[in-house]
Amino acid sequence: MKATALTDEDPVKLAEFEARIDRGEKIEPSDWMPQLYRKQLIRMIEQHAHSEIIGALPEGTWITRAPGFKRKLALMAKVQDEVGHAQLLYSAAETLGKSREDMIADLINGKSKYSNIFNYPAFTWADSCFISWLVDAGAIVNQIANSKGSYGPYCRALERICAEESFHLKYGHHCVIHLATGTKVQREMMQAAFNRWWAPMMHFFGPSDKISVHSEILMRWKVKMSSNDECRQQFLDMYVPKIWELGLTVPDDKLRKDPETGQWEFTEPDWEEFKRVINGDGPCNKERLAVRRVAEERGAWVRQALLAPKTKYVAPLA
Ligand code: FAQ
Repeated sequence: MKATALTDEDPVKLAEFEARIDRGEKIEPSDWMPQLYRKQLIRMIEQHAHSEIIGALPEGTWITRAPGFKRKLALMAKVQDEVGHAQLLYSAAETLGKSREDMIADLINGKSKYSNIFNYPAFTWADSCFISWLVDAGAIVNQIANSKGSYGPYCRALERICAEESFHLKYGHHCVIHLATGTKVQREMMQAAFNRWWAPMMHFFGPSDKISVHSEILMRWKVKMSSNDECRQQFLDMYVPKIWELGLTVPDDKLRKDPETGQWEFTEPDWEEFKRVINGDGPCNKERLAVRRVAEERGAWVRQALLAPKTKYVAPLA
């Protein structure tokens, strides 16, 4: 059994490791690292990768129904990017010693988590627009901060991901502006999406710092560069004014910025609902995992074929 308690680690190596992190050096896969650092990174990067691949599903269902050819093209490219982000992240997690097969197996059997927000249905086109604008915005807030973190392969993946996400954000903002400044029916559809997605969006940044389990150690080792509450505050600061500017509202009467502290005040999110959703009992958890299970089963022959490159196949006639 490998050590995961810090007291089991060599104190000299641990001190050297922490000094490197304090100096802002990157830790690379072949460097010495405490088992807990490895374990935490695998957990976090793996969950992030799963979120990208599952996150492709609610928007993916809108590709064929997006209004007009240009929107279809843009959404198709965005969804393809999200799946590509999962590939980058699975590769980063593999450098820490967990195989992709094991990660996918843990996703499908429910052992490993993914973002709460993708367990809600995208009923309307406006739901898809909300995801493209604000879920991507939330993801960028978190990822720009963490791209300056300590683990080299994860930071490099995040840098590339953030560059692509910034295009998604612009696309999503454009879609929301179009609906918010459109007909009465379009504006109402957009507002209804905000009413549905606001609570999951507040959950998206994770439990408040008071009850976050992993923040302390992850921040000490510069894996997380902003706390959950700091990310939530930054998101509110950047996007609530833009939402109000469009004449849209969010379903929280208490939401206001305290002019003295500069902090946003809001109704405490329902953390019981959050726990239910991340532990498998949200509106779409079963459906999301069922889709991934079918994809794994149907793709098995391709993976087997790739593992045996010398096998001879019948050449197609044309
Ligand atoms: N959903 O102690 P903490 C995207 C869990 S990418 C589900 O605070 P931590 C792109 C947490 O795992 C979105 N579970 O945890 C896109 C832990 O459970 P565990 C994903 C959550 O790690 C856009 C427990 O609660 N981004 O959207 C969530 O310090 C559009 C205690 O929580 C990332 O993964 C949650 N929201 O902080 C794709 C970024 N929050 O493992 C398609 C990397 C917490 O002990 C379309 N991850 N939990 O069983 C992180 O920055 C962190 O892991 C946090 C959570 C901030 C998510």
